[in-house]
Amino acid sequence: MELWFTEKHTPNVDFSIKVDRQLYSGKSEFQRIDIFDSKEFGRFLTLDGYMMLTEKDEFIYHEMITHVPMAVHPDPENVLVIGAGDGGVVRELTRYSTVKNIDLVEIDELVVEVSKKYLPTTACRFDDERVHIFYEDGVKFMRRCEDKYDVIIVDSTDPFGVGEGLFTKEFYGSCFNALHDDGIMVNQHESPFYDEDAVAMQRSHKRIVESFPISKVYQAHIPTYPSGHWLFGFASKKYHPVHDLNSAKWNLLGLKTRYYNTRLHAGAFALPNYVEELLRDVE
Ligand code: AG3
Repeated sequence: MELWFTEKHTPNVDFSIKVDRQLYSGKSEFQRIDIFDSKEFGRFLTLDGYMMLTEKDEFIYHEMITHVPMAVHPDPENVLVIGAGDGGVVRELTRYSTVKNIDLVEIDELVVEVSKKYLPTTACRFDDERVHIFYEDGVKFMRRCEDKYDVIIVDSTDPFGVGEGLFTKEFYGSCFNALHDDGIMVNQHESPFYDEDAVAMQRSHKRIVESFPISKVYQAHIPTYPSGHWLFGFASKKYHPVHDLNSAKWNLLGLKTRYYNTRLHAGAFALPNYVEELLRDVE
């Protein structure tokens, strides 16, 4: 008998991975959580049947969502992470000795518990003394924050279900208020490729453009997400993601990365024409 995990990328396209073993299945107040093991991608985490990360390709997503803002901000000391209960973003952030505080706001405590147990490659730095976890709805948490953070990283699920609120105008406005005058917000920005995803991507882009003076988009290829072509949003009060990138300074840190480098950083903001057009349509 063969066991396969399948996510519908569109009503007409299936993405499947052959599963060796299901390691965990459970339901929290918020969602269904599953962990599988596979030959091709190692262990992987799905929420409500949607792929969140695999051991094989998570480095691409976590490096790109973390190091891009960290290489632009000249002195990121206080960082807020929304979602990200698997620990991947926290793992990357704790590599910066200059970071003094990392607040992680995750709505679902069970995601953190399950990740600690089954995903040691990502959930490996929660015990760093700079990390503070708040089990709370990110939208509500943000309402109380003002002029507090240098960098905010929004590592959400897709814009429906539990993560829906993290794509609203209200939420982006709260993020703006929560940032210092030179703060940066980066978010996972969905895929431009399939029509339905592109429409959702445009909708959130429009809201971010309306909320921040500088709003750019960058890309990476992530094999296990719909179409494999993924976008991130870079929203900022002051710094431009490419002109204000201090490559020499970041390279002096000596962080060993597998995907991110400062040449790729600049290149990632050069987008295909069809993507530029989708973005322009809502700017
Ligand atoms: N968060 C983004 C997941 C989006 C994937 N969408 C999908 N498979 N339909 C990933 C969390 C990693 N820390």
